[in-house]
Amino acid sequence: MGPTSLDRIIELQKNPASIRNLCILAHVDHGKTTLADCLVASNGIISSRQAGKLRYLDSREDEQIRGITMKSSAISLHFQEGDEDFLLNLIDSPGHVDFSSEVSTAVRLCDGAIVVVDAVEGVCPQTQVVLRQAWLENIRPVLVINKIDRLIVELKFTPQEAYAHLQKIMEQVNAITGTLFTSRVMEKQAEKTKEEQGCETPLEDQVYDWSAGLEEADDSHLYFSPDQGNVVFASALDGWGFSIQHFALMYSERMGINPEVLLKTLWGDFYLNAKAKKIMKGAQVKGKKPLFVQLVLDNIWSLYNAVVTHRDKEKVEKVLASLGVKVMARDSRHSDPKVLLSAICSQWLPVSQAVLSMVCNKLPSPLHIAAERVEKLMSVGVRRFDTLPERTQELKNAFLQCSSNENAPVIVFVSKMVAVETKALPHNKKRPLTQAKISQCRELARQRHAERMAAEQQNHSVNALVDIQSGGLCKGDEIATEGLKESKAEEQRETFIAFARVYSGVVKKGQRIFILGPKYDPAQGLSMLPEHCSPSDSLPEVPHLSCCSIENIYLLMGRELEELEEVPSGNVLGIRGLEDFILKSATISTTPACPPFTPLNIEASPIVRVAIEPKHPGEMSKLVRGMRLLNQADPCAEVLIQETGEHVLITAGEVHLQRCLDDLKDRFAKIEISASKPIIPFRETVVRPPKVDMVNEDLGKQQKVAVIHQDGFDLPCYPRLVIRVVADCLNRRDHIHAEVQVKDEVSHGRATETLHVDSSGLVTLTTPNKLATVSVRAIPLPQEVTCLLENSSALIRTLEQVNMTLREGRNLDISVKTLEAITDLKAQLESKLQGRKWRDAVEHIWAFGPRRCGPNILLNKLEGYQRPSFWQYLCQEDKSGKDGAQAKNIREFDNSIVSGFQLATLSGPMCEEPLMGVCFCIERWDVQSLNWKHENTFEEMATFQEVLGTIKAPESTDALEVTSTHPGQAKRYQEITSADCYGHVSGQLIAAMKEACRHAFQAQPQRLMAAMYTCEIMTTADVLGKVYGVVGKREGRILHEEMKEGTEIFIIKAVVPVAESFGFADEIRKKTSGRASPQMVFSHWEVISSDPYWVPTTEEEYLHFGEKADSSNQALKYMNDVRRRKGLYVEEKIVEHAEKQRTLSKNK
Ligand SMILES: Nc1nc2c(ncn2[C@@H]2O[C@H](COP(=O)(O)OP(=O)(O)OP(=O)(O)O)[C@@H](O)[C@H]2O)c(=O)[nH]1
Ligand SMILES: [Mg+2]
Repeated sequence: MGPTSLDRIIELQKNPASIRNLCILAHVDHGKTTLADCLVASNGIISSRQAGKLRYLDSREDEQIRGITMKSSAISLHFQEGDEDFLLNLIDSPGHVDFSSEVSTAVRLCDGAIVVVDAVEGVCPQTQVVLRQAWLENIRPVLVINKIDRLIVELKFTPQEAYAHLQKIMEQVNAITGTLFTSRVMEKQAEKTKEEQGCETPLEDQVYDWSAGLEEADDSHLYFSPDQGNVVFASALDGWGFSIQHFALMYSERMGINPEVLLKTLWGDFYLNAKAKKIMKGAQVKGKKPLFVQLVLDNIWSLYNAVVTHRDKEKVEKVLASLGVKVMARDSRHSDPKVLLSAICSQWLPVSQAVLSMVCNKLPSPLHIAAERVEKLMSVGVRRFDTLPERTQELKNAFLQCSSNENAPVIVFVSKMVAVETKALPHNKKRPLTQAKISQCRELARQRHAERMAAEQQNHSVNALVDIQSGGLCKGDEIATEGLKESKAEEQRETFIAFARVYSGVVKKGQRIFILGPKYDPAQGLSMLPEHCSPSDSLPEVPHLSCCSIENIYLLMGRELEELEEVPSGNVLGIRGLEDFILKSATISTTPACPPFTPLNIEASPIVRVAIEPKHPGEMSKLVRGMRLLNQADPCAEVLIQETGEHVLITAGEVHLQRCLDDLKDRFAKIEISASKPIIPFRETVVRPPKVDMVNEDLGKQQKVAVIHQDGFDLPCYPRLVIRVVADCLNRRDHIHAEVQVKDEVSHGRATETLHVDSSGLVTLTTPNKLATVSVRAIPLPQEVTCLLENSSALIRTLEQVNMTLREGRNLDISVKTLEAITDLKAQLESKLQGRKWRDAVEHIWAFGPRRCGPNILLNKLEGYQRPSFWQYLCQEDKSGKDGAQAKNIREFDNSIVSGFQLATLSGPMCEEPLMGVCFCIERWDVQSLNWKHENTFEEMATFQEVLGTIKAPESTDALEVTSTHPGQAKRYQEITSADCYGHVSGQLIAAMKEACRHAFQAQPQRLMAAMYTCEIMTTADVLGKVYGVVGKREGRILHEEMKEGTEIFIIKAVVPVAESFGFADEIRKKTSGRASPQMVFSHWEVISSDPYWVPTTEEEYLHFGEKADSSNQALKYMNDVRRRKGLYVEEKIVEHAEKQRTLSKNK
């Protein structure tokens, strides 16, 4: 079949019932792009011989070199089944974890997905992730089990073994679907119960319903099963694939069995009783060959045996005759048996036919978009669909109708911006000329030439003069505008095309549209704009709403773009002209009633950060521009300028980082750049005092001598108190003298008389103006609580927003689900914070931090200060009407305490990294009321004047001179009068609170926390030892190891610190000659057990580590690395005992 003409595709675009928008999802290397090649080849865009080798949709050079997909790309295909024509908008996505954000952008635009699973590797971690992503977006999946040829050629399975193996894979995939389904039913049930509780039912009528709703919910259509027609078995590389429908039809003709019966029995525990000519149940028990093996797999196995394994010409002839397939002599003579195999298979079981027919029959068209999905897309954040304005709710019908009427509102979602070279755009490309056009051009050129010759002859001398003059002028101009042109050309080298889908209406070239930012509120927009306004009117400014014109629209054809005039509803398209308005994703509409779509579910969190600078400092502006473009072109990369002034790039992993750097160098900035080593994030925390020392001796009895001293290793402005226990047990173990020495030092001009630390770790700090005093204690949070807070940060942020609006006296409607999640969070916190220390702690939570949603808690332990609970929204219903009274309960400067806490948790004292898992309890907080100050200062002054006698008339309070013989009162007087010179109380309180938290933190045993990757390594048994070696060297831990049944493959799950992960994948690949490949995903934060400030203190420790304890301390190394990078002071002994550095051997 030749390529389908553009006109035909335009025709097909108008009929949404025949459109299928789908993406291909799988774990890395399971064969998505190879399968896409086969589908592309079916449209004649590439030749079928090249299919599988070309990987047409991997259009980038680095994709081809590395052999992995990095960007999702779309192509429109035509497929004919029976009399019906279908248009398939296919998106190929990457499988590597680093690029999972690309999967999110693809999934959002589709209605269905082909999930590919490698027949040997089975279900892998990314398979689970993509199934979950498809599920979250409510799109329907179909399954392709690929690489079946590997079962024959590599694993040398018998058909029977292969059947058992395939059954297992199917079970694994269905198990994931089952879990997803159950959790959704549970969620719905919970929501329903909540709603029912909401409506008032008389108590006596209430019957408790304990059913989970699972019994009623029909889930049969969700599971993959060959008899349902949603599974294809394939080998994309060899070009074959089939669904059991194909064989059922074929054998029903040959054997005269009802195709329906065959369809039901071909997959399953059935066998053929040849004598009785019947299909019977119980193949396994009776030791018979299942139908699937006998009728399907045996045929394929014998084909491979004949063509690939034995290369038996006679057998091949027989097989060809039985299949009724003819191959070209060229193919049968080819030295590579795979060529012949492909030639046979592409006729016998063409994979494109099997897959595309399944797609057309099983995946929904845009007309069948589920109402539930629409509501989900339209309800942003915590807002419920039914709280949206009426006009907005009406738009739901537009989605469901998917109408392309002239008056249907245009609704488009842009999921990402793709950078395309401007010269590759259709209008800049040279197109092959038609014969008529060529002769027309020739005629024109001939005419022009004749005219010029005639003109030249007439005015030869005059022209020459003019030419010289104008030439001179032009040159001058050129020089002046050269720089301008160059920069303009740079600007225009890349054009951004929005990767989008039309959900309603028709998108036209030149059309004016509204662009709705993620924070746009349709209620606000509708209230500010006139009733029937359109984007072409001149309108007042509305927050997060802008208008612009669509410049061009394109059909996405893999590596090519085809220009279109309009695109009707239900199609995927490319739009040009939005780059100044959209950063990464946005919603476009012709009506301001349209809400912005919910943000994409991006699974990968950017974690690897590097600082970037140009090799030549003069090229900074080019780098900044390049980074801006990169930020726009990648859904997951983040670009920011740190407080230090560094330009930082944050990516999802090492491979992603490399791709971003390449893009920056070769496309966006086009300059030489140098990137720092990856900046590894750490967290700072406190732990409970250890019970044993470094050599596992019980510490309790040995703490005989304690020296609390100021360590020499001092931060620029914070005194560090290190409580150090020195056991003087080297000489007299039993008779030890105790000495406790507390040094209060003045740190850089700050009077430490304002700071007091007691032996239990309670830090009391007074502001310099002596008006406020806070006492803070730091205690470690239980690990589960830290984890819970870390995972609930979005929810805490929502709650914080809600509290904020409540404080402002407004009320926010939040969805039942969010409310439930908040209640659940509170309950979980209550159950995890048990014991005397935590009594009533959850009720007394003052704030979370840093950024008001982090995993640290500020706890109110003040006696007599009843501030409104952090959970006030939950109890608001019963206490409605008391809000106003509650608001008054907040003490003055409450906010300063919170701000100080936020600052302290944002950067800790160890190496200015954020804190994690620390609870700061405020046990005392005195502020002298400002009112008091203002009212009383003058009275007091008068009294003082009486008492003290002469006071020189002050010009300013600062210049007061007191001549008195009453020192106590004079001091008090000075304090009061000098309070003003220190400025506002709130600012000082923030600083004092921050300092107090830092000191409280330092009074506890401090630890660093490292970011950890979980890493799944798939490897063969022979290199298992080497894999263990590399994991061990990188400070990793093996969690478990499992062998895939029936194969030689081991799956190892390990955790590796991010700090040690760079080059890990390469090292493992090198050491195992490519037989093991790890997939790493950020998993959690873990406390590094070693104490960075540790020094040997007990006899055993001295014996074990030596006096200097110069064996490596990993935590100290990490901490110093961070401090060095940040330009903080690092205590390092460069040369100690110089005379010992002689080469001893020479002096012997
Ligand atoms: N034996 C065999 N190999 C296959 C088959 N399909 C694909 N491959 C090979 O598997 C490797 C990965 O194929 P791709 O199509 O690039 O895999 P992918 O899923 O697109 O990979 P990513 O996009 O990086 O996630 C290539 O070397 C293919 O040749 C198959 O059916 N049989
Ligand atoms: Mg690929």
